Amino acid sequence: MTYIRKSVWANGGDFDDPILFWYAKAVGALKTKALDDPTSWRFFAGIHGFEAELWEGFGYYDPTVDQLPSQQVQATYWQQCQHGTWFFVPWHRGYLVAIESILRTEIINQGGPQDWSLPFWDYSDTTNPNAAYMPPAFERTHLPDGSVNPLYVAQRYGTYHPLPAQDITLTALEDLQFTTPHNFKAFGGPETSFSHSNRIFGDLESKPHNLVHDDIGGDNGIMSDPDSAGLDPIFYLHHANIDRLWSVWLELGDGRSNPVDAQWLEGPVTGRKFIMPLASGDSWQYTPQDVQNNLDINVNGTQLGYEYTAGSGVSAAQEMLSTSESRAKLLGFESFKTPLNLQPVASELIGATTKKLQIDGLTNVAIPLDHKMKNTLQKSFMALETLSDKGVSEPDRVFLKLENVKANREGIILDIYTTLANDENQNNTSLVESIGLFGIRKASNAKEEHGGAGLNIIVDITNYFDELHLNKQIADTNAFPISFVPRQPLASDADLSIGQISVYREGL
Ligand SMILES: [Cu+2]
Repeated sequence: MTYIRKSVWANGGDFDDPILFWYAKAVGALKTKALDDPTSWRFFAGIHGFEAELWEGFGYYDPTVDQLPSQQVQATYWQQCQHGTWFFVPWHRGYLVAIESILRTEIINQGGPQDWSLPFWDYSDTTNPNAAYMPPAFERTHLPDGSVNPLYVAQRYGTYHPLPAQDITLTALEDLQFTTPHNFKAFGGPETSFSHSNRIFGDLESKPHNLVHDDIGGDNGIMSDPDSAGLDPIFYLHHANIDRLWSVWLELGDGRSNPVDAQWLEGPVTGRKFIMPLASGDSWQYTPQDVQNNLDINVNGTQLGYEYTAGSGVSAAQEMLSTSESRAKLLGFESFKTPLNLQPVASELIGATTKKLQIDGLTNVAIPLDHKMKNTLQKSFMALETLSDKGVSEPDRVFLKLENVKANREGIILDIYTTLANDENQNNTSLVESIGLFGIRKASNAKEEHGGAGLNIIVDITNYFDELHLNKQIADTNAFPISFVPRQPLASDADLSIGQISVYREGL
């Protein structure tokens, strides 16, 4: 049987939809199970991430009552989630398949539908005015029968009434590569080994994934922290949508494909494996190769493949011009001669800040551009002036890299603005990108993986330089001006800082 995952809004997003009614029933049953039972709600959240103190604060762990799994069981299953890596999508796919099968088993035992499947939350569906709102079944404190609603979580402190439009655009679908050498325009994330702690995000993980986590969780909420996010039932609908977008991306073609390297297909060679407990009491070990086709997922001999009903992404991306196409248009050309999915040939640093930047509120910074290093970038634009329409190569792309971004609190969203240099009033600011710092707390902790080096974030700023070129200003531009604006006022102990900000050019 191929299971079908449907849009949560298809039947109104409330409890008269049997999919949500039975989800609530099953989540409720799994929540009553002991923490150290591998098929319990909390055990599964622990597979994503766990921290005793954090869970205690949220009321999901009581050391005087709850028995933790043994050290060995924890070392095998817990704290597995893969972030800031090319394993982000395949690891989460296996995680969803496992919890979906446990929920389905529970639902069948209670007399529910045999074919129950996880719904997905298609917040980016512009044809549905409700899409960006949290479905009502997750907002009610009680079920229709008056009992407590297991899908409700009090610690959602963020802004999701509705999710801000700029946080759920599907620009990641424009990417043509899964992984790229410097993670510039990489859909799926950088090549790594087993990567539990975040380092540098692929484009799908940045947006909408990280932003939606932080929009819902808000300041130190359950969904803002990878160590607690799996406790919120909305997590699995958010991730079903992210998983769907991976399938949509592949469907779009034009060279989009999964990595073919053994290092990706076979999963991490050293250290831990991807492994999930099943309802039967067995466990399922899997690799990205085992889950790369959602229609065909063999779990210890049982076919648990599934498909998605239609949703946003396919038509949006078909209307969307590729990055090259929209640049050509902006710069006044029909197209560039550069093949669509050519791997970049060179990337080079053209400027960087020298001091750590502390961010308490609105913070302006100009990244100095080295004159000599800027030369090559300039040349790539100058070619546009001299060559005929037919032979024009796409000029360099330009990226901002934020390194060692650290903070003590989760749920921070930064909006990045820039001002064109010729704007005398400096009031013509435009939003460059919004970034959600999901996972920053642990990534900033010296005791964790990578020694607290923080997060690294890539932002595409090509558009700014295209505008500069059109204004004939590249030669005179000595710095790239940006403003960081925390979406919400920062808590006094947030201690948000960016170690270094660099500008890179990338030749195609
Ligand atoms: Cu997530």
